[in-house]
Amino acid sequence: MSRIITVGAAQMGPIQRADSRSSVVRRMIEHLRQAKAHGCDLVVFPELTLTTFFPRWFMDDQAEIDSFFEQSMPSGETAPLLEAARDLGLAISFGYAELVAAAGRVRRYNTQILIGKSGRIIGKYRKIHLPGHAEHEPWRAFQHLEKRYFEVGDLSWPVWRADDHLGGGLLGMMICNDRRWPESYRVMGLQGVEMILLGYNTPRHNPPAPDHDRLSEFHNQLVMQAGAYQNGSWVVGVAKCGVEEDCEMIGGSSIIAPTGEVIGQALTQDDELVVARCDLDLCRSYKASTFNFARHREPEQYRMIVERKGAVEPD
Ligand code: ING
Repeated sequence: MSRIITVGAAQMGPIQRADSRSSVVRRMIEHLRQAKAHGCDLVVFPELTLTTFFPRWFMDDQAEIDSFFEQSMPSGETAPLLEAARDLGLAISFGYAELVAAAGRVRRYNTQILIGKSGRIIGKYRKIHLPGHAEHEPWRAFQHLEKRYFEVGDLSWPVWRADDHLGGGLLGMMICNDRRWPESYRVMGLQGVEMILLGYNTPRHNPPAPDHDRLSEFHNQLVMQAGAYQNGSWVVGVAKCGVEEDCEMIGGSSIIAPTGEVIGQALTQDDELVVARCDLDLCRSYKASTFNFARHREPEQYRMIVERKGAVEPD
């Protein structure tokens, strides 16, 4: 019996600073309604999908910074989203800025959660690869202060066996910049992952390397397709995109098969639902042959990958 999950990649267009969470939740619920009409089981939303991409600004007033964070999940503003998903019988995954008060300390993470059709939280992931910088760099057209506003995630990259509504599939999550690092996929690949859910907010312009700008969509596809193929896994990559506060972010939300092929892709830079039927059993032949890790990997030869942070050139 094939294990097919019908997935909706719910690309979000721009969210301006003045847009309320409630207005964003309304747009997300419209996605859920469309997804239900198309027979979806699971709907995936982008990174930090409740607000504008606030790391583009330098702020030093903590209360202002914290206005972009969720103090609880759900909250009064996000509860309607979780209720709508449960009422429609849809599993959902979405990203948000998570503020956690624990052991007398406040921690702030760039977080993505997965909620099952019953409304139960299946899993949570906190972004590990934080790009950008920690101090104000006024030379930039816009900032990218994720290293300032978030802590490095402390949950590694877990993989969960989703409930039977999702084919009992092995699902994992990563966030945005994580998708550029092969280690992110491989840690989940080594847990047998069959579908990786990820969201991204990717400015087209990268101030430290403007010559890369013209390749933004190519690099986006390259890393997700490679990650899918090299780990025999589905990858669902979902953008928040379009022009937010004068900063253009790329779209290109994609549903990618374990073959490495893109089987669905967004065409706009706005709210757009991409739907595809994803057969988890397509992973099997890759995990059993070309990427049979137990048979072919030589971890003894890979020690440098874990022991060395930066490149060290030979004399
Ligand atoms: N955004 C970008 C990303 O990794 C970036 C940062 C842009 C890195 C362009 C390199 C080049 O897609 C986030 N939020 O990580």
